[in-house]
Amino acid sequence: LHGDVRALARAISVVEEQRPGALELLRGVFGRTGTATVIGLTGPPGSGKSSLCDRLVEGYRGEGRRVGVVAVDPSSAFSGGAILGDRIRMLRHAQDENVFIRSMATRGHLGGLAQATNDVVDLIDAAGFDPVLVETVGVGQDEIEVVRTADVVAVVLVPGMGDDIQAIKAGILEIADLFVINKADLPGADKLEAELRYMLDLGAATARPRPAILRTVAVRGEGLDAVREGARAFLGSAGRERRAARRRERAEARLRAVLSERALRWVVARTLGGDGWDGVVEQIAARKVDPYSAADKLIERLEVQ
Ligand SMILES: Nc1nc2c(ncn2[C@@H]2O[C@H](COP(=O)(O)OP(=O)(O)O)[C@@H](O)[C@H]2O)c(=O)[nH]1
Ligand SMILES: [Mg+2]
Repeated sequence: LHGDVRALARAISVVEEQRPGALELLRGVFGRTGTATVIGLTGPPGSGKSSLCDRLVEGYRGEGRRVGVVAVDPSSAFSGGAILGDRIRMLRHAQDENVFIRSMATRGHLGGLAQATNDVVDLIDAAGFDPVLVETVGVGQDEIEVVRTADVVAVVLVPGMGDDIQAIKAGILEIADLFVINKADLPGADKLEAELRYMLDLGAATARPRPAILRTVAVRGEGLDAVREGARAFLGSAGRERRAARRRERAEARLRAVLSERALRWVVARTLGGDGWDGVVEQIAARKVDPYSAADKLIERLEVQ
């Protein structure tokens, strides 16, 4: 709570690894959270999200703010390379006590990746960092879930994707409050912007503030002031109500996740004990029982008690 980055790093490890004391920590800081603006950056791998984060950190530092970054990158589960890349790209902030960068493991979180990320964001928020940038690859439902309820969501695209825009349309384009066309130094930015505008025109009926379309060249630091300004503008007049709605949504999602996980554990403990679980799983795998009947049977056992 005093902003000690080493204490923060330790707290995050305790929570991520679900070591003893994790819940006490989260309960203890919760009343001190909700201050930080959470800025989500999502988009295809290689679109320049980490490079943009790095430049945004620089910009927010220039405003005198303490900045947190959470990098969620599933490819790291296979290679480790992506996380290393993020670290190297942001290494120049490593000596800055007012910048806190954390890479998240993307698998093996009880209650899901989005909830684990929310817990980590809470800790960084409680330590006084604001804003907190959350970078995630915009592929897969889990990853979209991570940023969907951020206070402002920037979707990062790059020129030359051609018809790919159709392919990624499902899911991430809908959650954009802001489009960032990064790598605007490459040919095709005009075409991409035209496609985006066309798409937004088609969906114009949906009553929400129309996402701005901005261009950046992250590697040269161009256009980043406009991104910060765009985020600020969104969070201002038009975004205030949506921000409150998002926060309610995030709160509900968190309650659901925690309750589901606990209810599941409670049911299993009361009906199967320690090792009955695997047996039921085997039966389903062997097609001896369907998962619906298996679940019903467990609930029935509860009712009998
Ligand atoms: N030409 C060009 N390359 C860029 C730009 N921004 C990032 N890159 C490069 O694109 C690659 C992927 O960037 P990275 O930030 O790791 O993308 P991420 O996977 O979305 O986090 C790196 O080699 C960057 O140097 C840009 O504006 N223009
Ligand atoms: Mg990255």
